[in-house]
Amino acid sequence: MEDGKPVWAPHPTDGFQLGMIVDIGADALTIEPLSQRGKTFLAPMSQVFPAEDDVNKHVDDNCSLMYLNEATLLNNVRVRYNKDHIYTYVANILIAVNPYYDIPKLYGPEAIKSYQGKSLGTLPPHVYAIADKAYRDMKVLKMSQSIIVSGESGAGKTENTKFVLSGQDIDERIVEANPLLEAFGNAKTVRNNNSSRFGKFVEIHFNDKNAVVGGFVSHYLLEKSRICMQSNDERNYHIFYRLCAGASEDIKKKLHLDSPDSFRYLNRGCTRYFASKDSDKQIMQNRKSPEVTSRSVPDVRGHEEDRVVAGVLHLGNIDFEETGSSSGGCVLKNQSGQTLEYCADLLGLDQDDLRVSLTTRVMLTTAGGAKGTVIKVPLKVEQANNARDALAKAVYSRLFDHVVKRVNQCFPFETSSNFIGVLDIAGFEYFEHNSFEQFCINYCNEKLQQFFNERILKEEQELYQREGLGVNEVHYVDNQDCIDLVEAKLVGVLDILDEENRLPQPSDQHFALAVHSKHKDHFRLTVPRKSKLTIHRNLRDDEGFIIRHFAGAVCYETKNNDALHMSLESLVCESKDKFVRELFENSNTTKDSKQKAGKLSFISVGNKFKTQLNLLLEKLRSTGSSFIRCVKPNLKMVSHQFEGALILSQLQCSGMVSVLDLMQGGFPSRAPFHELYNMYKQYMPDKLTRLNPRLFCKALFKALGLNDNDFKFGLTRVFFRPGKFAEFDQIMKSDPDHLAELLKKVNKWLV
Ligand code: AD9
Ligand code: MG
Repeated sequence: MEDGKPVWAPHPTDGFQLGMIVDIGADALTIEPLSQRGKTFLAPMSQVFPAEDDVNKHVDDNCSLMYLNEATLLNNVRVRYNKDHIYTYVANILIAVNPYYDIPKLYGPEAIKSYQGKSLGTLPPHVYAIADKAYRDMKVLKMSQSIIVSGESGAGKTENTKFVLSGQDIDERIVEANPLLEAFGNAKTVRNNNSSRFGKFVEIHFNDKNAVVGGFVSHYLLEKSRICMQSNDERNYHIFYRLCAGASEDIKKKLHLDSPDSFRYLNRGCTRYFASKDSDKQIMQNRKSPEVTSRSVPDVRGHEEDRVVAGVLHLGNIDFEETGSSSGGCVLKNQSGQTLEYCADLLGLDQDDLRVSLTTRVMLTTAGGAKGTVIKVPLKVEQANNARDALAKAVYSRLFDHVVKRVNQCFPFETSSNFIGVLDIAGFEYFEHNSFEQFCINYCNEKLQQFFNERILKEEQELYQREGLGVNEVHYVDNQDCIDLVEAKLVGVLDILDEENRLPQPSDQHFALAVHSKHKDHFRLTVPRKSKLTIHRNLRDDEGFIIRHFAGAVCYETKNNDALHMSLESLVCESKDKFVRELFENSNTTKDSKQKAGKLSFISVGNKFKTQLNLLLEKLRSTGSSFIRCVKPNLKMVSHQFEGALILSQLQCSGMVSVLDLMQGGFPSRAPFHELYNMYKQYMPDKLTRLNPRLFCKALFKALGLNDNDFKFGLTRVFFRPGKFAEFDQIMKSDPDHLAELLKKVNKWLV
């Protein structure tokens, strides 16, 4: 940092503010803010960064700034956001700030067309440019491509995913499947009125002539807790309200539907869809099935799904009360009789069986020599409530699997040569209470972060090596240890959890203690009570654990009520209703597991997810990849409000700051020789243009007298130090007189 030049120093709400260094201490600097002359404050050395000379200037590619650091990135993104330039590149990575309003002409067929066939960087940054690059790379390299869209809730992942997909010349069915998926998998939350509560990887498949042949959607981790319980001001999945509001009178009668206020699973959050101009009713009445739109067939399947949705709602209204007898069990409350009947009817179950399965648990006794005797243990009210909710979650999540399957049947294909896949999955998250659902999401983000590091940081270094640049190795934080903590064989948290579930009497407490005892001095794992890492409820060691993730520490609670009793699961597996029965096909209730009827049905959700995730990563690793980092500008979900500190922390979490560190020490801007040749040959004398592109560049650079430290010649391209490409470009495009002078120099040099 030079004397007398403004610097960026930390600011509590804006992220950074401009100031002057007035004194230098041992490890802190005294800063005088430009906006408050005469006042000073101390800032740690590591958080003060050099500023660009012109802080109002903005650049399409952040790498062409002179100083690459988190403060100049934030400022560049801010200046651009204020001018409605919501997209910014950092080399090939796209940052997308959610504008929270429709920017005129930014999207649509015309914009899509203008980006077709253009190299990244020739036009202003855009999600269409990334989509088109993926398509061109697939064509040219004959290799599948993936686009990884990430960011926190409300950052714009799903919207940008839609833009990526509409940027492809694809079958409209793939786009039309979205409303159906969103009806069942999206909900209003405090962070996003249309929050996706599941992750998805959408593949568009192409044949060897690069024409679309079909598509495939894989889904991950539907949030199940929401089905039975929502926080204040949040809602359950959209479909519930839409059905209550928009079903025809006839259907309402058949499904015994009423207002959302009358259902336990809906009336504890908020019941109105006040955020959208379309009411739930209109949406429902305009509902189209993807297969109906494309093939004009009647929508029978929609009705089957509606029936199950209604079944879940009625199930939620079943209430229990203590019997008062010495056995300590519970019975259905009187007024739940009708509800039980509706529920059993809609799900094709026998009323009495359902009643018994909800209030008792089947157990295998091993005591007293009577080995293997099946007995029915009465459940307490709380246990019966848990059993009911577990059933609702199981039914609804199976229904969601079915909806995705149905979507996939709409664009079947037999063979394909390559695909473009778009991943839209929740970013790193933590709340006051973090359960297994957050654990899985954050584990997934660790894996994706590792992939990002591999692709961006490792490959960057490999490129330097390949091009023979001989620059120093750049270090980054490897998170393999955190991934191992979760997924390692036997000692990983997932395997410890499975092990727990195989015990005769699994318990949350024993599981938490087992995690601690297997990883006593693990850097990534701490016991809640001793930790100052995170604000958390005062948990005991046997109630949870803290994991230090790449993006922050999170305290997980191990309490779990989700296990579905075997008897309830067999009940739905054997439903009289074919549709319901099919939902549960391939469930764990195989003959083999039925023999272990004494235990909770053991579906290892965690290990299933691990397998799914590893398959996904294997797939991603086999493709060329692009990254879109979505950013939420403010918590109020309004336009034109840039909350710097909030945005800075998202840029840090997404790994963008590490990328800048890497680039500041390296050569962030690079241009292939032939591109430079094509770009500037028009300004050059004939003599020079007759040279091959590499020599052309060498001659040009020499003639311009560029400083040797500012660039390096690789085998196929020139690499520029931060900011130097922009300088070079400016010289080349400067006023004609100046250029004429330069040309004289070039000529002289060539002679
Ligand atoms: V969540 O993790 O699913 O809760 P997302 O998917 O990151 O989240 P989403 O794409 O749903 O966020 O965006 C939230 C809202 O922001 C949308 O409903 C739009 O109202 C708004 N949005 C997002 N991107 C744009 C955009 N490019 N232009 C205009 C936008 N509005
Ligand atoms: Mg979303």
